[in-house]
Amino acid sequence: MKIKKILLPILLSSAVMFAASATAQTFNLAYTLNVDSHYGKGAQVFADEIKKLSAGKFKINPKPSGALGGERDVVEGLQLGSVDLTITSTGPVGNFVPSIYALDFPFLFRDYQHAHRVLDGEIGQALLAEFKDSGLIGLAWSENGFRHLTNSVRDIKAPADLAGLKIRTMENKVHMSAFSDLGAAPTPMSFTELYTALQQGTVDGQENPIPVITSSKLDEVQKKLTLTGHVYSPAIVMMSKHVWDGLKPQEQQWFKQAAKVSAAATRQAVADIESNGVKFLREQGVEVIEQVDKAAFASKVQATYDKYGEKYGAALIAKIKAS
Ligand code: EAX
Repeated sequence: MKIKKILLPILLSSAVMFAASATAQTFNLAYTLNVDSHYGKGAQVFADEIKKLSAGKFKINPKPSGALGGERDVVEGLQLGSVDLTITSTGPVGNFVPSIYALDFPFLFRDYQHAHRVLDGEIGQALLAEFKDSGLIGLAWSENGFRHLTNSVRDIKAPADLAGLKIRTMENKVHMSAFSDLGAAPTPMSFTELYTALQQGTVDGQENPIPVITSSKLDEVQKKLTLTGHVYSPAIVMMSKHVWDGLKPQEQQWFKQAAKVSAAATRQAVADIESNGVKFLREQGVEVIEQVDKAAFASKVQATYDKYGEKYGAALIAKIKAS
């Protein structure tokens, strides 16, 4: 009798769970990095969280390593409804939501605390609300990290060292402009093509945060790393508005909550990887240049602020700087 009393509810609830998972609605979640990356961690945590919150009604089908295309393709997929969810850098996002470009200016964020304060505060939340006008739902600010420069040609210590080097950039006008200011030849391309481009020498270098360099093993094809920290690279957990509109308000809240927990896990992964990533890269034979004339880099890219600042929100940029 006693046993029945204890067992019955357990049996019943697992029957409900089973029924729910048998008919679970599945959402794909695309990202360009591999499962061992900080995005991979965020995707796993997102999947666990949404399963828990929905009691098995919703399931995430992760699509890592650019399986659904590069970041620009994936944002287009969200708009069309062929992609449900993504974790992406802001690289291509300004092409769809122009005010997001305001976050992509070089030497804007001073450190991780500054970036988190801005993105988690009023400015970041107001920006998230703007996505829906472009058929996208901004769920939460996640993280990619401060970007640094790698190449295999020469030591980069000051902007003059970049003269004529072909540097792959993201498909982002502000980033491309900044690399032109620095004297490099910016070459925009999807991340999914980057490793091969570096391997074949189509480009001389690239720039990405340490967790991207380590998880994508760019050290196999790049011998020099300069810790420029020239721009903070936010990531965003995004959903297709088509999918969002088909959800009940309570379900929409589950997705927001799962994105928040996912973003926190990704930020933690970035911090963990950064704590020994540079040492790890040195051990892989990468020459690390820490003495950088950052002031010279910052002064050169002022031209990008002059060119694009007004267009992409001078007031917003000033507000971020003052935060
Ligand atoms: O979002 O394109 C890039 O360099 C990004 O940093 C990468 O895809 C992770």
